[in-house]
Amino acid sequence: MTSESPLTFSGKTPRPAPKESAEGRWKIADIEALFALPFLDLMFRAQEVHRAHFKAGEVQRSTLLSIKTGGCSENCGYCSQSAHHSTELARESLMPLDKVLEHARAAREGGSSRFCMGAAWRNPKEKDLAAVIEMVSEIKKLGLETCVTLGMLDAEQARRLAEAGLDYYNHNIDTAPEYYGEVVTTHTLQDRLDTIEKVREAGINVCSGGIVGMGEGQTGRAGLIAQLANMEPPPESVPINKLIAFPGTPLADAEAIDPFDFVRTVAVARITMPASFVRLSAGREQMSDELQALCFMAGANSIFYGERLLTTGNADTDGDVRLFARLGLISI
Ligand code: SAM
Ligand code: DTB
Ligand code: SF4
Repeated sequence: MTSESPLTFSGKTPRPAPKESAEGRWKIADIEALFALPFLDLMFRAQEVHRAHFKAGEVQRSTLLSIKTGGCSENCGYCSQSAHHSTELARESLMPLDKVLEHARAAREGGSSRFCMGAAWRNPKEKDLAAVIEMVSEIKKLGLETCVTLGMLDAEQARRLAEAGLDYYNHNIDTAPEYYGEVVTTHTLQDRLDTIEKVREAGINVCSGGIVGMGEGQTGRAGLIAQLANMEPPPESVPINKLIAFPGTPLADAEAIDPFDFVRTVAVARITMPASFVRLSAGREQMSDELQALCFMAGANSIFYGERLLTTGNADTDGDVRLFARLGLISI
């Protein structure tokens, strides 16, 4: 593969093997012990687990689009889109179908296998859900996998999204249970878990992960991973976001996480959720190629690909194509 060639994908993302249940529930102490391993030992363990469950070097790529931006009623401390914070972000109402499809076609041509749409809602209203359902059905016709993140859902809404053919629903638990109330107070972690349950019951794959670098420390990161790994089953897709400290949000001045601790979080996610896709998510734009390579070695096997995330920039696609070629990574 040359560095110029766009990476192609072979169709539907292969489903991971089912989780071995022999280990039972993960205890926080066991997860903290993984974090405390010497870095090279942790990386070795993560590689062993990764190679037992996935082809090393295969990386799934998803493209994100914000279909409704800003003005959200929730007060998530990290989020540029909350109406509670004074960020300089232009609000945009729901994007029309034809414009969404333009973005989806471009994502497919660029070589993404999944198209993810995000909306800054606490939960979708009836009219909005009907519009998103139409988007999902049309994007499926392009041969792309679909994912949406629309806030909280009730069982009927989840069922209708499943009926439209939605492949994944993203709903992050974001941080450890003990820390959740310090980051958000307009909804609870239990609200998020209830939505995840409804998504699961509707037969939609779960995409759920979190953000690191919000001051949670290693114990907080262990709590986040434990909560995810102990879901039955764990989410099929686990995005690990590095906080993008957005000006005007309460977390604008948060101290950045040590890059090796970020890699450790990816490795611990890989070891505790062996069959899940672990996605190197927000924050990649600020990461060197070498740091990203360490994340892939730690077991990350999915990325957001495309010039933008939701309201912030992403690693540029030419650079990604070059990085894949230099590392011999294969896009699936
Ligand atoms: N409103 C929906 C929700 O909260 O699920 C969907 C959109 S919300 C922006 C999706 C996810 O983006 C959040 O759960 C969080 O994990 C991630 N996110 C938002 N702002 C971020 C930031 N500044 N840095 C890193 N991740 C962020
Ligand atoms: C996820 O875990 N990360 C994505 C996606 N799911 C929706 C969002 C990242 C947002 C980063 C900040 C922004 O662009 O607003
Ligand atoms: Fe709203 Fe989602 Fe942002 Fe929270 S993370 S403020 S729910 S858009």
